Amino acid sequence: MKRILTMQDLSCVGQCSLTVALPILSAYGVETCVLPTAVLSNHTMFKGWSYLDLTPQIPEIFGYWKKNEFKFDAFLLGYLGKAELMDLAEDAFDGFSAKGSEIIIDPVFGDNGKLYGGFDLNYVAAMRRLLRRADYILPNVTEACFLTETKYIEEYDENFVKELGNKLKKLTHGKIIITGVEFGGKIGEYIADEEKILWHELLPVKKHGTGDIFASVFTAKLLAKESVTQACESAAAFVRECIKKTDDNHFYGVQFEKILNGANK
Ligand code: PXL
Repeated sequence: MKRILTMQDLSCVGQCSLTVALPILSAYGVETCVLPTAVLSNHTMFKGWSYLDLTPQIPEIFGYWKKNEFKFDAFLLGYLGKAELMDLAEDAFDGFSAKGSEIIIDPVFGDNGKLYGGFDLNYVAAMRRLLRRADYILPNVTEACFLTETKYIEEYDENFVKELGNKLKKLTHGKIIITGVEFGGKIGEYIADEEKILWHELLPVKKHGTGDIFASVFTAKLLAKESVTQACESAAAFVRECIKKTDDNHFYGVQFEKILNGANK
């Protein structure tokens, strides 16, 4: 069985970050270890939130992990919350990688042309540096724009996305997958290595937390030796199904729990 370390925040309410990564990766048969970077009362799309920064605790956690010689076959990074955590992420890669381990980074910090609450350009710069360690990166279009210092535009085309992919290649040796590419009435992922967009049906509703679900399923499928294209297809199909199964009045996330029992089928 593969063992993964997922490093992201724990939002107590909100169906995002660790509360989706842990159940989803586990359901796909991956031993899932967690490194919570912060505890939030709820995610930042609600009306206000409390934030307990766990950064000072992490060196002590690493101390015990060293003593116990823990190693991980993969790392999945999502919302970290503070630029200081990037150095600790590198310490984790340096100290706890099993042979052939892979690093998947979803540089969660924004959407719709804007940074999420609590993030600034200093965070973006730290993430830009961290990406050089990644084997796979999963930015959305907004994050790709910030990372490459490209002006975000609402209406773009395939050339714009290709250009983002080319600029991201300068930041990482990893495989680049730009998520949430949307134009012409479709949604998809741009797979930079193949210079192609993998298109899917565009649903009329947008839901929070779907990027975190996409990253979790994508990672589980990569660990199960699916290709990048297959892993994207699986992840997009899972997200689509979650959105379809979510009650209309459930506004803050998707009810992935409704389909999780079928994750291994
Ligand atoms: O889904 C990404 C995410 C994760 N964690 C927290 C968030 C968000 C997006 O807003 O607020 C705390």
